Amino acid sequence: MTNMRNGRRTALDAGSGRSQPNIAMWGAPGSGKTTLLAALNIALLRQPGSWSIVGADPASTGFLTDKTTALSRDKVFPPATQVLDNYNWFLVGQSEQRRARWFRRSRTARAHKIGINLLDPPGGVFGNRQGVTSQQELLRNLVQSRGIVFLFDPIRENEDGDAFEYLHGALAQLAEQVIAGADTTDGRLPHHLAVCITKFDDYKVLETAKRLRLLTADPEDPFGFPRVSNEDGKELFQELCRVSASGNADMALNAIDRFFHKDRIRYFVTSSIGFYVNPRTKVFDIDDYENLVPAVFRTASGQPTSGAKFANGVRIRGEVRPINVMEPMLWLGQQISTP
Ligand SMILES: Nc1nc2c(ncn2[C@@H]2O[C@H](COP(=O)(O)OP(=O)(O)O)[C@@H](O)[C@H]2O)c(=O)[nH]1
Ligand SMILES: [Mg+2]
Repeated sequence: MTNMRNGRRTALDAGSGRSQPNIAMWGAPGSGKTTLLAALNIALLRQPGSWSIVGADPASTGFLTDKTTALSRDKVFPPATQVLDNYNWFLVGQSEQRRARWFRRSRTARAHKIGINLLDPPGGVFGNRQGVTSQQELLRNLVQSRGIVFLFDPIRENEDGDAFEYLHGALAQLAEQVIAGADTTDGRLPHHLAVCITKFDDYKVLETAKRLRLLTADPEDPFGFPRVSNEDGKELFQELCRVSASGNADMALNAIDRFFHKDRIRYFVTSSIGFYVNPRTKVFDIDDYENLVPAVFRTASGQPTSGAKFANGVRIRGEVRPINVMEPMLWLGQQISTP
């Protein structure tokens, strides 16, 4: 259900009838949506702040606890989605606002409750003409949201080169529904967009960022993980698009610029699993940081065998230490809940 407020669509909280700002997650199959959500939960549980993520219904709560446990305790990725799943959570927490009034400064805490929807399609949606029902549902989900998390997977793009196809198909239809139906003349969508470049822990992504001299370190990070600042995220995205398999990915960047307001787009370089940290040294090591490894285990006779029980035949080597996964959600949350 939707209603129109300040010219923007907001989803209705079915329980209370109040309107809620909503974030939709969107990205090609395999781009890391399910893993990112589980990582978000882990990151929120690890930090001392007031934010948390709670399920809006039992299925969504169960999904989150299962995936979080699988990732953090069992060190396995979620299995690929087979059917169209629709899950809803709330990101709840407080932000502090500073106010200066009559020479006095005060701080007020503002409570937020932001809906997060994940419509997890099994594949083919928007990328080709299959799955019309999924496509319509995904589109409705995007139209109703005010913030979008778009996941761009550079590894998949490098191999399959289909990000532009996927993005453009959905954007063109979203624009048709939102812009054609509203009295805006600038031809841009009202949404805020967080572009998340996923899998930063992967060798190819880290090496590209290193080659571009975009790596920085956060002095407060005890593990000394390299990072790419949000300001440099676009440059990395551009470069990853340039080397993509199809050569069309640069159009993805243009499509984003064309359909969204410039000041409502932000790029985040993220990793759900983070880098490997040697338990002995407890710091990042540029010569040994890969946290995703082939799942090989031994049969009863001691023979090595590939891990069919692990999604994609890979497993997580060490601890899961998400990088930059809370930030896009909190940024979006703050942008869309501004009255
Ligand atoms: N290196 C790396 N691989 C990841 C990460 N997140 C997901 N993956 C890989 O991407 C695959 C697909 O992730 P998934 O969350 O199921 O994608 P979804 O289809 O968009 O929900 C996983 O099975 C992993 O192999 C990450 O943070 N780093
Ligand atoms: Mg999934």
